[in-house]
Amino acid sequence: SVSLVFLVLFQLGLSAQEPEAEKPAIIPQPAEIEWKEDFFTLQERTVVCFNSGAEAPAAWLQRLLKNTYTQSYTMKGENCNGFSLNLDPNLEETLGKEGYNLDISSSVVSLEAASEAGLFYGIQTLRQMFPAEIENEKVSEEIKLPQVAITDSPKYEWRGSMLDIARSFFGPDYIKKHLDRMAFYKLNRLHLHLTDDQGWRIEIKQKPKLTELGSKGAVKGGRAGYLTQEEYKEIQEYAAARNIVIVPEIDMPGHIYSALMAYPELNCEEFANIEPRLATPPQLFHEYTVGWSKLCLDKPEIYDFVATVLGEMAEITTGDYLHIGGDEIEDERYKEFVVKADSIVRGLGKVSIGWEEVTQAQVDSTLISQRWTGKTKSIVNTRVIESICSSFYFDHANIPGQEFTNNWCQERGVSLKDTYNFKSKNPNTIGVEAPVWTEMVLSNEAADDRFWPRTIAMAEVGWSEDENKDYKNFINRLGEHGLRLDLLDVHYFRTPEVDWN
Ligand code: TNX
Repeated sequence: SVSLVFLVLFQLGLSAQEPEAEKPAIIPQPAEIEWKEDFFTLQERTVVCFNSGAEAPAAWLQRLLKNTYTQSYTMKGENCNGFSLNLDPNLEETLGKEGYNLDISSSVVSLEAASEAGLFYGIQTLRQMFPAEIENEKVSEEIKLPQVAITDSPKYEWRGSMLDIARSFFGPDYIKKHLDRMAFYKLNRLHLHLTDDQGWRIEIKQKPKLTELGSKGAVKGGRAGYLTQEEYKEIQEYAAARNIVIVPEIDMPGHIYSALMAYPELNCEEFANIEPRLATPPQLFHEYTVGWSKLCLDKPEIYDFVATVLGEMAEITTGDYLHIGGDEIEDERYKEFVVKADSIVRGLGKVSIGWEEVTQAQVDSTLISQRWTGKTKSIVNTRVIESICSSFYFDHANIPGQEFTNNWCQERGVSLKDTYNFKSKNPNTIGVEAPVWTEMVLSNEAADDRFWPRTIAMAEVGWSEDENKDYKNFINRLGEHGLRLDLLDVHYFRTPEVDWN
């Protein structure tokens, strides 16, 4: 009969699919991954052994195992039964600086890499194979990891996130949370936009009024405040432990009213002439307007100010980079300023980064340009960080019509797919970075809503080769991360096309 035929066909279909057991959803997608049939069962007692240099990753792995039933011991040694971490600088040739090999057999989980970072990333991959519940509670049910062989390394060296703490202040607690979440998706740069018209957010000891006066403001409805140098250093250490470099930005010569009101001698004319809403004596600025303030480029003294500020920033910054801003300004002496600021940065032993406008000037070839409109006519060929607004401006709406978001770049906003489908054809691209500007981001929840899940899509753009990417496959994996994001207390936007678990 007809129904019998259907039954047979149905069973054939089922048995054809049977071996396809659910595999863990790994994001970003690894370069090579070979799942096997069998499992590794986590024992009641296990050992984490590590060689010289792998102490910190061993501690991270130990921390991961803490929320399981196993009792694990860490010890120096090689190839133990259990978990084995091997740091070998010679692996850089095959795996690159940040790559790793993860091999799970019936009795051994073995991880090798050329650096601490590589081992750390291998541990993040492993973490995604454990039940989501380990993120915030002790799991007592038996844990089975699928046997697998993974060889993985990132596409780009620069995988960044940017938070504007100038328009609206976000302090150490939120920044650390953000670093935790970034680390889970193998991001390695956090760019802090520390200064803008509305607020100055970093202590500069030789220019105390920057924080005494300049930090007191914020965009309307936003929070004021600033980071002391001690807090900045603590954040930086927290980031370094997660293999993330802090990239501080002092936005110059525009976007600088919070410094001008503190030190009016840096300005050319009466404030009331350039911005009628500002009376004399100068008041704080709470509006959205951009591109109206600037250091007076005709006054040589401004370079003392620039050197002092950048000097202190270089002193407290362990990373290689100082971001000098350079966006949204028209001035006859703009190019001269950029060249001088870049040379000050190089004199301090750091590499400058600037918004793409800086490439109109004859800057040194070490400078890195951060591309956001793609419209600048560059006269120099530099390395490029891709932050093109139509893919990476997460202050824009998640879906068309989302309330209280920017929309100047793309009316409909920046969808998850817009982010995911970004591709660079530029051989000078060193990576990607997505900013959250905070004119309209006034709370931690709002910041979460803008960052997540689009930052996860960007993480895969930054890590995975184009041929390993597929949007449908990505949103399936992303849906599997919903519970984990909930347990990590991420107030992510529930993108409608994703089936959140
Ligand atoms: C443009 S992007 C800016 C920021 C604003 C942002 C809002 C860039 C280099 N400058 O000052 O916050 O648009 O989307």
